[in-house]
Amino acid sequence: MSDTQFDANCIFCKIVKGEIPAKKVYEDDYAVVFHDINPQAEVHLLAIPKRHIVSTKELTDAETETIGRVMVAATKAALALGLDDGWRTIINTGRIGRQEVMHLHVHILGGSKVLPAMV
Ligand code: D5M
Repeated sequence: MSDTQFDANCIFCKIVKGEIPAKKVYEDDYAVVFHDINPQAEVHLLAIPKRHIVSTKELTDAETETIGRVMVAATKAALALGLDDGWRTIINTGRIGRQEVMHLHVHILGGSKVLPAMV
């Protein structure tokens, strides 16, 4: 990928480039899936586009394929880790959504126990 598709100060871009370590579960030309450093469930993964997209707020028609690929990568990683009975996906967007890392990411939460209800 060209450098114009990365943000030099973004921690998740550094993971994509291999500049900082991550426990990667899946990778293809469009997406990377790795373990969250601060797991909130037995299994907690993050699926990200390789290209730097800040959040879902920045999505346009041009990102349709990339986002589709990120969701498929999330599914491949979840199934590779044996989450056959399902999982929860969460995307936080912006301040109100409590997004802390400004590189779009899909949380994948699962394990052997049914997750708590959200509402
Ligand atoms: O969630 C951002 C998530 O990113 C949060 O669950 C911690 C995780 N995180 C932050 N830095 C790292 C590294 N270096 N590796 C793995 N996981 C990381 P948000 O939706 O933005 O609140």
